Amino acid sequence: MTERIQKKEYLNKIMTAMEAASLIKDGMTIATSGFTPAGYPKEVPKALAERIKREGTGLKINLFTGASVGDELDGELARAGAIKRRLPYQTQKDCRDKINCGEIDYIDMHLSHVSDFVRYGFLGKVDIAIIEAIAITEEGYIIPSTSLGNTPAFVENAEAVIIEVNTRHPKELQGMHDIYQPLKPPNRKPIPIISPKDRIGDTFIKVKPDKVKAIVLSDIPDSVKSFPSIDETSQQMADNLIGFLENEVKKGRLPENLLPLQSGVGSVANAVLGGLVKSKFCNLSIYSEVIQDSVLDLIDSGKVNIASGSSLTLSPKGMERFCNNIKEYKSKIILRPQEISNSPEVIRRLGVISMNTAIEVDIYGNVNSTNIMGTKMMNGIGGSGDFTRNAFISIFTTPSTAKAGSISSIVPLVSHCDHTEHDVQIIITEQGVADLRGLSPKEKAKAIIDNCVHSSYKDMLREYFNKQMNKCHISHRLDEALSWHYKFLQTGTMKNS
Ligand code: 0RQ
Repeated sequence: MTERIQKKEYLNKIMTAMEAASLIKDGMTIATSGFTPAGYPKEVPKALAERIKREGTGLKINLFTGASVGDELDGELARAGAIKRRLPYQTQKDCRDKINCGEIDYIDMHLSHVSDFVRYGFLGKVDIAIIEAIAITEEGYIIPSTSLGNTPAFVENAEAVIIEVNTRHPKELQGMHDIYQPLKPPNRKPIPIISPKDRIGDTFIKVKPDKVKAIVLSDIPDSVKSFPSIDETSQQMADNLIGFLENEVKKGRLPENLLPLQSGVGSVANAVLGGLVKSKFCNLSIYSEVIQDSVLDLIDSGKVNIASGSSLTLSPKGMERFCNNIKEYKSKIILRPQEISNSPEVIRRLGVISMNTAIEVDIYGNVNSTNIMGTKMMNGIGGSGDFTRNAFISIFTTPSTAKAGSISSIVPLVSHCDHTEHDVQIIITEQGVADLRGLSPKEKAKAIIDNCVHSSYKDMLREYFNKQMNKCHISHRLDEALSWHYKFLQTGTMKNS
């Protein structure tokens, strides 16, 4: 154990997860490590949920994380009824259900905002930070595990810190992190990253020793799921995306090795990155948030030289692969706090190409990434807004239909808007590509309907649009604009009977 916990004075802070969980009181704000779902604490939240269920205390906490976390945290605490307020992003089913029935107050935030909001005191005080680490150094510095998320800001601003030292993660992860914390305005300086490969900070997190109230041992792996195999629709979208990028190179608007790439989460995003492996692009770089299995494929195929992100979100197989070749991957992957991986300043400077997935898009190019039928929260905006607004080229992909064709992903008006037409430049479905750059709203509508809509909905959308043509700058019939959603909720399909 002294290999993982090198600061001798900390050895007497080792306690059971249940003892550490007893430090958590009703109404506290608990901020944890963890990002999509990598590097989150597991033992203490499980013990807390067990304690709440056993004691029936009705204890509730506000839970802040980096992004989504695993079942041991969001799932256990949601099922124990222990989450009062949750931010900034989640993907766990029980947590989502409780958000959607109004039991959990959810604050869906841009990921780059969270550390600042904590630092500035906008979210009140953080009582306890629970951080997963792979080790603690002789000086008492924390070596984080598979993600960085908001961990540095949480550690600095929390009143107390609990560290879960997870021996399951390889200790060779040490050295992969690059930890830089911006000062508060008016003293903030430019973030000195001019290339995705730049290292600008420390490989550890400093913490005042008297803040560390408990150290808990763990060996539970991150619960990252494997992706399903890539279907025909996703493959077609990936092909359309590659074709678009090739054309941009041909037109001289992108260099041959493109610009740093960001890719979102989910099965579609995974397929899109997978498509790059088979493309002829090489010497690529990644400046993104989530480093998924497909990034290992890109590194292995020699396509990617450097990948910067905030988490190492690898499936069990991907983690095995990573561990077997850790030295090579370590030289090509950098993990940063999410306020740096998602920093608008850095994204704009590097000229990142953002590629995110939409739930639905409207004919004028507004994008809904979060709320199904305008009212059911899916996951959250995550980093898609940080990247889209600041990208060199912002791209959204979506299959043209959902739920076996009963929903058109292109609708007259989005039922919730996360990314406005001002930020969205390219829409890609399996049908084709709509390039919205430099187009007026009417021209955008034509490009989207002609290129991206499924044949079952094309005439319906044309009819909707043609009725409004030339009426105003952006034309809608307010009685019809959301009628497609309403029809689906009433009849189970957006199609005309
Ligand atoms: O429903 O779960 O019941 O099957 O939405 O859709 O097709 O499985 O897509 O896994 O790629 O996720 C936008 C949610 C896509 C994700 C989203 C239904 C569909 C299915 C999921 P089921 P798929 P994916 C980086 C950037 C926001 C955050 C982000 C996401 C379910 O990419 O959360 O981009 N993005 N962050 O059937 C009704 C429609 C629908 C629909 C799909 N039009 N109407 N239901 N669905 N389209 C990462 C981070 O920031 C951390």
